[in-house]
Amino acid sequence: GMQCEDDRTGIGVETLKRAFLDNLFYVQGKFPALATKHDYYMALAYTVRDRLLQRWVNTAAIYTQEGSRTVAYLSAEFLMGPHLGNNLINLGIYNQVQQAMTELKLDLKELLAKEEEPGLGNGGLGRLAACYLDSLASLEIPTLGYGIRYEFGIFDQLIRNGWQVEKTDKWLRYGNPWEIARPEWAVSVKFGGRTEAHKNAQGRYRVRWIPHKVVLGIPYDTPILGYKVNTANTLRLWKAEAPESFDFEAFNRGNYYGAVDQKVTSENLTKVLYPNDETYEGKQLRLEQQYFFVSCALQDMLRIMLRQKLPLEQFHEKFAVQLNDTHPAIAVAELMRLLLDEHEMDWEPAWEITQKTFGYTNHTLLPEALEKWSLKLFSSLLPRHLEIIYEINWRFLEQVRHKFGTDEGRIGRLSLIDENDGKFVRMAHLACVGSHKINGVAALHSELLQKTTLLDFYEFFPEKFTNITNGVTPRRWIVLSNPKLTNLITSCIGDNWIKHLEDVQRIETYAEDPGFQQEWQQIKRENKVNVAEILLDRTGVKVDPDSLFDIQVKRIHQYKRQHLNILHAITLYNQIKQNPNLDITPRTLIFAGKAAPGYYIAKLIIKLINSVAEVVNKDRDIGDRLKVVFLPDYNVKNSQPIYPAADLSEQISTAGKEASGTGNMKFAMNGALTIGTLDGANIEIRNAVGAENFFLFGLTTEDVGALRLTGYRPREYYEQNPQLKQAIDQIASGYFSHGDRSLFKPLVDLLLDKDPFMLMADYQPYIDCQQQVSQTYRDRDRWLQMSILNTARMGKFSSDRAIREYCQQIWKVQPVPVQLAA
Ligand code: 26V
Repeated sequence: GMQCEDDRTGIGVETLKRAFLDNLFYVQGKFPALATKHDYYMALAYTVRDRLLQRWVNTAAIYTQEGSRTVAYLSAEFLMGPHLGNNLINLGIYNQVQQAMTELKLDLKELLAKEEEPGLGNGGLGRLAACYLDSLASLEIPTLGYGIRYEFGIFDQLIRNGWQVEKTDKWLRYGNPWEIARPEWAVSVKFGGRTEAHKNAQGRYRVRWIPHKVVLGIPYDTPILGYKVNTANTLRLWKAEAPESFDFEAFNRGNYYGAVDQKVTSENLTKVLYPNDETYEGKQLRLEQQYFFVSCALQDMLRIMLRQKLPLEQFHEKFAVQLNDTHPAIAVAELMRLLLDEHEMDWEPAWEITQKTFGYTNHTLLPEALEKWSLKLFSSLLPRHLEIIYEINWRFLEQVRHKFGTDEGRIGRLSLIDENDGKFVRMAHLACVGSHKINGVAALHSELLQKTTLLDFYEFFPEKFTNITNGVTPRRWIVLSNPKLTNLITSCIGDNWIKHLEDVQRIETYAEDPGFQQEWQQIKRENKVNVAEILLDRTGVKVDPDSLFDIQVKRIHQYKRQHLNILHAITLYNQIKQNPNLDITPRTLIFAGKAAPGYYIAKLIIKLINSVAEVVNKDRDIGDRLKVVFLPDYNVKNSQPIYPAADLSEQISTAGKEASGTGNMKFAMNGALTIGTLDGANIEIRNAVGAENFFLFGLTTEDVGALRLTGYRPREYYEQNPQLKQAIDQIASGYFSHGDRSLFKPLVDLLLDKDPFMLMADYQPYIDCQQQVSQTYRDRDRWLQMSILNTARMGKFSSDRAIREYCQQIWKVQPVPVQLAA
């Protein structure tokens, strides 16, 4: 009965109310009359945390007792998004808590909005890690996520006079109720200095590393609860601190400021997330961050093995370690160092263990994103690792010579050291050689990896290569983001689809049912009204919820071609201006996304979007037929209402450039139709939903290659296409910039002279395809049927499917169910 429910675990409405008021008093130190919205959020967060802890402690106990094989997911980024709503869904107490709050005269939505999101990632790669942690816990797979506890995550974006302005993200300002510090498991990480040989107790030579400095890593743990299971895994993020005693000498000599300096520089290590995606910069601090968290993680795994009394020879049996891109690839050399130098293992067994331990996921083909570190920097920071890498390379190239003979070209291409123009350590090569499996993130991407970027490695060890197409979690991206659609689907087919998204296919029988279509349309409209309110509130622009919501939200990058979308906006604008009575399908174009602070052209694209918006939105001739809006500060929290409100999802990257995309999946699951190129996972989405339910346009990867070879002349498209010429000329002439002709000149020149992402070639096919979209939207029944079929056929793109594939093909791990002690 309710009376005997424990206040820390019970989930009845009365218990939840009592526990909430108790936490308000004892954690926040407030009574209701003085409490702020934030106090209420904290009290609720602690109430939910109490319920997680019971599961978390039980999970840890069972994993320890069984010595379970564990996945260690190493990622420099985890873009988790707000925890509270997700935990309510996964605990299965959303409705009870909503009722409890209502009875206390509070609005759950308002409290959820108070959570500051941990923006510990840039975009796709970091968010993928977060979706994968949700699926791993939901599938009851023992997992540790390892990463960095950045004090400042991805910057907050403001828009001032149409330009992006960056503001630091002080996400820890008001405290973080979801983490627990574990200083008792701190580890030391060495940097710099030199190595020397010494004789061990058995009289054998070993190497000793004498560092220049030592930094402490303090773990902060966050529970990751699975959906309707008792499994609560751990996200373990490391904060850098100065060791208490390190510069004690300086302190004793009276050099107080010197000692404080040391502390400050140590703590700089985990201060800030680098906001670049897709362009590599050889910054020392970034390499320090990578080595720091990798060393912390591997030392932590060794500690766990020793505590469980497992011999280190079984490292690869206890842990399956996944490298999320090359950011943690230094782990290959660090595990070797730990086994060789600190645990006195011989090279051959250590190398066998290392290769069996790691898997490497590649997320990009773009050459400018491949990480390489100059030998100068590398040797000054990680002298011992460089020695180990030379040894790995020497042995590897011997094997290459054995297989292929002396083919110096091939050996130069495969070497872990790039000697083309200065000398560099190639991190992707280290990851390939040190792993037993290498995967791309969509079918096309994996194919291109094998044919281009990693061709030489594919020829040397083809059996290592595989594909695992990305997926996203339906818990956050449907259930939490789109409760109305969730209820409609569940009322038709039950709620099994939330765990087995393939089951959502069963709504197909309703695709042509007028009653179901009517409800589907009504829900989409309500979601659009919601976004219209958000847009009005954040930008002051009023949009029509009955217009076609055409949305592109993602990082701003030339290859993603937000500027192609804007050329379409200008084209529509000109069509209406030339024919003021034109009966066109009214559209609202919505953009959001951050540009890397140093990426000048990306920032100029944001300015262009806002400049076009300003002209279009205030033009009386245009009225409600076209609106263009840029929603500032795109992040997980702000994105959640967006996907459910889209009619059309823009996935228009140059073919061959987008590894997978995951936003494309979030949109289609929520019933948006896609306009897209044959790129990344778009190809597989189109295969799944049916070509007739997808708006395809543009060059293929082969076309792009062929056109580049025969000589691409972008200016010819411009000269031969009056609509395109008009749009570009307007941008150049200052039509959107108060007569300023210089503002967009760099962008215009780039498009006409080089056009590296082939917008000019894809312009007309894109415009024609958009015309098809507009026509189809006018056929309400057809559109609704297509929309329903998109949701129904997206089962494959659940991260649960992706994680099952990782478990079977790469990690060889099994579920370990957790029972709650009675
Ligand atoms: C990459 C890099 C590479 C250069 C060094 C700095 C740096 C910093 C961050 C990143 C992460 C960006 C890479 C990324 O997010 N890739 C995206 O990964 C998604 C998940 O697999 C995939 O869907 C996207 O297509 C891919 O662009």
